[in-house]
Amino acid sequence: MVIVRNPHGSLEMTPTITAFESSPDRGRGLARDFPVRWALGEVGQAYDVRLVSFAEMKQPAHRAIQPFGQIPTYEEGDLALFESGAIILHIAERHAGLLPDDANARARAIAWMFAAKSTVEPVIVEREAAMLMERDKSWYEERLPMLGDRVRARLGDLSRRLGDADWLDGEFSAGDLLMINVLRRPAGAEIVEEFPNLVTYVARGEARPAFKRAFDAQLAVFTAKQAETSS
Ligand code: GTB
Repeated sequence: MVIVRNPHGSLEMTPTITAFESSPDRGRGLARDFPVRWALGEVGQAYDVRLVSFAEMKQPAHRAIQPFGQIPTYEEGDLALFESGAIILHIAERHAGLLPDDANARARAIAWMFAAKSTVEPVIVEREAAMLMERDKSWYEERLPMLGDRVRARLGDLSRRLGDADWLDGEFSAGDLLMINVLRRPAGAEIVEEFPNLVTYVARGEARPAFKRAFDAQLAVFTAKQAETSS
């Protein structure tokens, strides 16, 4: 397929993503449309957003694109994608700015994307799930420290690898974007506090103009919804 780009390097066809009409995170950049917005901002690609309710996400029309009835999705011409990691890889492969040109460096950046999603995120999500759904269980107090230690072990390894570098492997990449996004999840962020270089790593990501634009854009959705429901 030939991708048509405008003179600014953007796709001629504006992609559309889906996001929560009313996000349970109250616009704190925790839902998974957020890293997609951030990636699009990093590469300077404009995008449209289709807001969906929980009920709409479970309808056949949405499930045809996202089999699990979730957000985000990404539509660009005749391409419809789901899974935030796959969407970000697609964006990174079609635009400059999120993956290095050198083939080996590119492969390593993609490895960091997978490390964020399949090595670091699972331990954080497991702790988060326990904190959200198991508080009333008899085993909760006993299990929580173990879940925390699992997160701590992964973050310790990550912290040692990062050392005093700005980013995980040379220039900022989609690997850093996904890793920082994962480290911002509250059940991980509490433990990130124990590792000063990870704290500054996350802050460095949050200071990027594209991060701020993405954050403001998803917060604006929540703020508008609040204003609508209170009027
Ligand atoms: N692996 C998929 C991906 O990365 O795209 C996971 C997508 C996913 O988990 N989507 C969630 C969803 O649509 C929203 S982001 N859930 C609805 C459902 O499953 O019915 C997960 C999320 C939700 C809320 C918060 N929060 O409030 O803090 C954080 C993250």
